[in-house]
Amino acid sequence: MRTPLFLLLAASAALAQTPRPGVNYDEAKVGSDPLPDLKLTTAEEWTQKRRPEILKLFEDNVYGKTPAGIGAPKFEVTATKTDALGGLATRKFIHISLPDRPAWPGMDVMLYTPNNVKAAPCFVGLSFGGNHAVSTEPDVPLSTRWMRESKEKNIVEHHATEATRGTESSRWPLEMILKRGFAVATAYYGDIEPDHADGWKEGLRAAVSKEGANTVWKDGEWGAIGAWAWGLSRIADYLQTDPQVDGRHLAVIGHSRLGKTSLWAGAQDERFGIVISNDSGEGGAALMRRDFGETTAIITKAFPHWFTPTYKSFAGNAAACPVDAHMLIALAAPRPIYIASAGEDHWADQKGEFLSGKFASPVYALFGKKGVGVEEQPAIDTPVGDFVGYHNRTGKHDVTDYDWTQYLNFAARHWAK
Ligand code: GTR
Repeated sequence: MRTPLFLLLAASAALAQTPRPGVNYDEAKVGSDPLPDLKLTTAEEWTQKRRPEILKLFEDNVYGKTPAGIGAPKFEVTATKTDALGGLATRKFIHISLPDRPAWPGMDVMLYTPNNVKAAPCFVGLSFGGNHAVSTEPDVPLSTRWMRESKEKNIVEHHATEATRGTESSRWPLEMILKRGFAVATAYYGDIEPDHADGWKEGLRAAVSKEGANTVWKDGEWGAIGAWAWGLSRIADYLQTDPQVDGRHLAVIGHSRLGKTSLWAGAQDERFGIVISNDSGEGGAALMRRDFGETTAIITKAFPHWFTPTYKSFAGNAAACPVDAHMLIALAAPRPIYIASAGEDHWADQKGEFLSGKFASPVYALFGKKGVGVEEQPAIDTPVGDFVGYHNRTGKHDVTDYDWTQYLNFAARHWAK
């Protein structure tokens, strides 16, 4: 008898959640290396001196520095539909390019704004599958860019097919967001740089480097996460010019590797008034000094192109790194930040994600603001926090309506007029 498909799918989903062998999942063995000191004095000194120092430490050691002088972006609104999603929203496509850097093919932003709001606060985030995967509307242009080969996701010869429409829509509940009065701006992360070891050669990084595709990346120079974060800031640039968006109320959001990206974008660009990390894990919100789930050694071996080369030198020696994730969270202060984990996502070290929020909270206290507000990681499905929000949702590594409900509540609370 053949195994029914749903059983096979259930089995492969269960397998995906199985802890990987040789990786520590024992809380007793996480290690006890002390975290680098935030060196808190006053709010003023934090803003003037310590924050810039820590930002530079992240450039030098983790993500690399975003080069200066890339040039001004150009925005072209290529299509507008005023009755999108059954009349709920206006949908626009905006092509962002760099006239001084023609080698970069540019990025296509999809923007949904609620029709019943004059200038809406906006969530800004990159997708894994492209605009046509985020939306279920059949007239969204199919991305023509390079994508990771995937039978399961119907990516054929590295390109999206019709069957990939809407495949990421569960992670982007557009109607739910728009009905709450928020706008959504998104683009495919591969528009900025394809996500593989040589992807930079066809992406932004080669286009802006003097040596182009022959560049040898040096310590402190940017990696793919830096390039993707740059793309988020260019979307923010455009949003300042669109009257249907409230450019002073932008929340940057991302999942997993794009959650790391969202944290780094929020750290560098203070126009993101709320920063959201969904299951960002190692190299994101999870404390790197905790040996639990993915480690610096594992991530720098699997994905060296995401980071500056220096980061590799902390493989197996996270204690030598002058920063840890609580300092990345602290870079958002005093702006509200939300960190989310998923109960089955041990790979991302849920407790390490909570602790970075907890240990960043004293920075908020300098500004008279309350951070995560609890000492212990809260029970499953129990959101906590004031300026540092946190929850650990039931289920796997993903973005769900539960996650979005918390983000919408968080943004509504902080941006209540
Ligand atoms: C994993 C990686 C994680 C996370 C994830 C994702 O393979 O180990 O750090 O970034 O990919 O982005 O889906």
